[in-house]
Amino acid sequence: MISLKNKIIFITGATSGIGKACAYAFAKEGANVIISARRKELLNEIADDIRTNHNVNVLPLMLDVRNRKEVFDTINSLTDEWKKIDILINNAGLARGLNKFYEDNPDNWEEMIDTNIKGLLYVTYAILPGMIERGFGHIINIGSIAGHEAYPKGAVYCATKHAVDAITKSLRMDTIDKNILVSTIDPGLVETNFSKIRFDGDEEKAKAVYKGLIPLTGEDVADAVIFCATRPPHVNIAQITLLASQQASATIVYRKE
Ligand code: NDP
Ligand code: 8X3
Repeated sequence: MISLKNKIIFITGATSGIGKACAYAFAKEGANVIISARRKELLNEIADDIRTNHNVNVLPLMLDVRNRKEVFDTINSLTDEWKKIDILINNAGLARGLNKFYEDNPDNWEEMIDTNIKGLLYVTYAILPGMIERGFGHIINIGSIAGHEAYPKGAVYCATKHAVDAITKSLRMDTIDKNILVSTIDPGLVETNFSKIRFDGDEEKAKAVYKGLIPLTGEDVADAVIFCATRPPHVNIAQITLLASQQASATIVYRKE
């Protein structure tokens, strides 16, 4: 197991759910974390809390991954202290709506494609050259069970996560001679803000997604990310699928009354 102490970890989407859990999990291991997302106040609060509880350096970075210029300018202007990023966690992402394709609003597609695919590409493109120059880096993408299986009413969200899977595989091939590890962690149902955002703030609909089962938590996913990041140097975890015990596939879930 390799140590994460004093490593620099860049996490997108760190204000909530899986990304936030990853920020705490890496900090607990002694890593210094760059936490990025759009909500500045929340980032600052989380940064203060991590510093207080884990005594590591934390850089809160306001960043909308959809904005290509903002991504490049922000990452290119990191100070020497922060720019030697060892591990990138591409986590920022969302689903908008759960609708039959022909009843969906194309605005939802734009937002999912811009965030889940293009955002991941921009951040990776901005950070990877430095990793190659320094001779080491680990890119861990947060994909989904929806990257392996399609389900009804999820055409575009599933397509974005299939894209993450394809990008992960291709990137691993392109960097095979550069000592860069590329991995994807693909969870099923995780109770975070994900469903509230998918259903545009409708708490009842969001709650119903997890009714009758014990879903994964952000911390469960962060555990898998930490496992992936701490293998000996000759080991690369290519992919982990992580499901709640009551979930068998994207569409098969056992719910107790
Ligand atoms: P949350 O809604 O709890 O968190 C999403 C995070 O992404 C927030 O921190 C949000 O921060 C950030 N984010 C969203 N849009 C942008 C953007 N344009 N730029 C920067 N940051 C952004 O959801 P989860 O933690 O569940 O989701 C995290 C990832 O996990 C996503 O990629 C999702 O697809 C994936 N996933 C989730 C599963 C689940 O069941 N929950 C299962 C499988 C995968 P802010 O609003 O402050 O910008
Ligand atoms: C999130 C899990 O099943 O809602 O990626 O697509 S699911």
